[in-house]
Amino acid sequence: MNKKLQHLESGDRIEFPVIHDQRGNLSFVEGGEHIPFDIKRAYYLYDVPGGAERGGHAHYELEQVVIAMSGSFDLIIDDGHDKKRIHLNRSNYGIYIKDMVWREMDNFSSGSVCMVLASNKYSAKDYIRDYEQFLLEAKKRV
Ligand code: T46
Repeated sequence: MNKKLQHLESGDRIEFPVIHDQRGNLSFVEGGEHIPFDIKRAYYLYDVPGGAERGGHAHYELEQVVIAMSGSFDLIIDDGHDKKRIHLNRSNYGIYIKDMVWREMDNFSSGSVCMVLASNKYSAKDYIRDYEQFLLEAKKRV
């Protein structure tokens, strides 16, 4: 893995390469080179109605990078101690989220597309959907 990625914390912004010419921009993401894991899954949220909220859970093991491919939205992350709101509005960077972080998403603009790169395939067992349980599990890791 690229050494620069070893000390990333949840909420850190990862800038992707941008190749610009008269035809427009091209960005790319390589697992282990630009983000600190091999990409096992990509999924995306789109046609999100105004006022909708997504997330509201944490993961035991999953790492993710969240990218605003189009439009904008807010990502709220909470490690059980600190909570921060991050506004995403460009596709040339992503926000890293480690395991054991509660996340919520809201304030989606019309036509926004949220792409998520994930370190593992989908597993319902990896989700913690109860906030009190998340706090208990997070304490165990300290
Ligand atoms: C996250 C935030 C940012 C699948 O079958 N496969 C998948 O890969 C995913 C992501 C979801 N699903 C199913 C599970 C549920 O029945 O799709 C349904 C909706 O999923 P969920 O309510 O978890 O969606 P969000 O937008 O609240 O959360 C998603 C991710 O699940 C989660 O990992 O961090 O986006």
